[in-house]
Amino acid sequence: MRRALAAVLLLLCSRTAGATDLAVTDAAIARVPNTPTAHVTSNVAWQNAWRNERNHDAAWIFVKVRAAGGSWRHASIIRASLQPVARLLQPPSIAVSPDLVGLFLSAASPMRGPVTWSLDLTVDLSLIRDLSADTALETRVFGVEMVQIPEGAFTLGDPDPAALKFAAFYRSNAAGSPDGLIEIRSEEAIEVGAAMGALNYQVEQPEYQGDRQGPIPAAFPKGFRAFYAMKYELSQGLYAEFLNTLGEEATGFRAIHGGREYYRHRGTIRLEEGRYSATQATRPANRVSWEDAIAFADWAGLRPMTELEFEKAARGTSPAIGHEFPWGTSTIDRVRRVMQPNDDLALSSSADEAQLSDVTRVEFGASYYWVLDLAGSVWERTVSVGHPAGRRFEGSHGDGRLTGYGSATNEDWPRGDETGGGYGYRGGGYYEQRMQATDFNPYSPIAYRRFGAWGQAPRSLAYGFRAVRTAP
Ligand SMILES: [Ca+2]
Ligand SMILES: [Ca+2]
Repeated sequence: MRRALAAVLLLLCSRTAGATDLAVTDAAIARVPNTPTAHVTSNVAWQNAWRNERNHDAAWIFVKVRAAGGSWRHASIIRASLQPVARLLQPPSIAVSPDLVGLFLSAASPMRGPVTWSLDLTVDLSLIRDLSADTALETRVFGVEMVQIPEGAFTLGDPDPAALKFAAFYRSNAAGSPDGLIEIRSEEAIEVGAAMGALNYQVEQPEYQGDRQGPIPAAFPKGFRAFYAMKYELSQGLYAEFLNTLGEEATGFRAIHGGREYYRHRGTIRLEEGRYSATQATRPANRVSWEDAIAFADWAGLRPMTELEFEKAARGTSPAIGHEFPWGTSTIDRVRRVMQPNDDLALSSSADEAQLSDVTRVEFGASYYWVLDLAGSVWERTVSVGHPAGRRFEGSHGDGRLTGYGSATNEDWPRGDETGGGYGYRGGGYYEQRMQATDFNPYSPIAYRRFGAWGQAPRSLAYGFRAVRTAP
């Protein structure tokens, strides 16, 4: 009996630990008379928030509004404050993005633990069609847990020569051979190829590892400047909510649960009575294509991450070690955050995410900045330096608005699921329980980019997504 109880407790722990728990509740909208604006109020709460000397986490908040029965529109946030009742508590930092697409909500002073804040946002309604004084309005307020990656220099690549055959970045000598590692000290343009001090990498197949061309322009986000990365991979629950705000025609392009094998491959999104939902809402969304991924990013007011930002978010400012994983060691032996037999990603221990620290991050598979699952779970799709369409990326942000087919509209973003290119895959991916571990299944070392420029392959059981945003 006692053993059974312990098993139940363990199961409960592993179900609750290490997943996004951010909740937006009591969202309501009230018109401001005689103006094209409205107040949108809501309560935002999540566990394990923090602000410390190194960085902080935050919620990225954005708002959709519609006239009852109409199409959902992204609402610009004109002003943001706390509801009066909440002003008695410790106030948060509220930073509306310069483009008014959303806001970052974070603890204003050092803390660790659960937070709850009640927001009062003033939003612009001028994009709602046929708005009359008595039009009934509906609103949805979304929140995504993010981690701040501070501005600062960092090292690319891997000092272990074995990484070279996986196309890891290195500093070139005049002949094109390795001469140490590259340090990124600014957002200035980077020379690429066989030139003294340039960024270089070895290539077996250019379609997988890249064209070794350059330069990487100044506008390409390199991870030196501060940005926010999603704390967890895009979840099935959030993807279902995304689908629920799309027009009917757009859902035909973006719904990822059409294939016969979807439910055998960890998928839990369903369509019932016109509404999408995910049975396992916190499970990472797999079978996401590049076009699905960037549509989500545009819809959420975010953008894709570059492969240089991936290495910054993983390693931080610590010196590079050989065969290094995002948790700062060269092995996978101590990672306890793994895919469970029931296909949920959870801790195989009684630890709770409240215990995540610089000491325990090995167990949680957390990066230097406490971003989870950069290695393992699903592959991270990142904008590549190894293709012209990747190097054209300027880091523009989504504006919340998609085409009628549910496609992203940012012109500097790489496009195409099977042709086009400009993106690739980092961090490794989990396929199934019986597969033997390799350097790509389920975990890849930070610098390994065997598929870093592979701008192909549509939906797969091991491909997912994580969006970012440049810090305001
Ligand atoms: Ca991952
Ligand atoms: Ca857009």
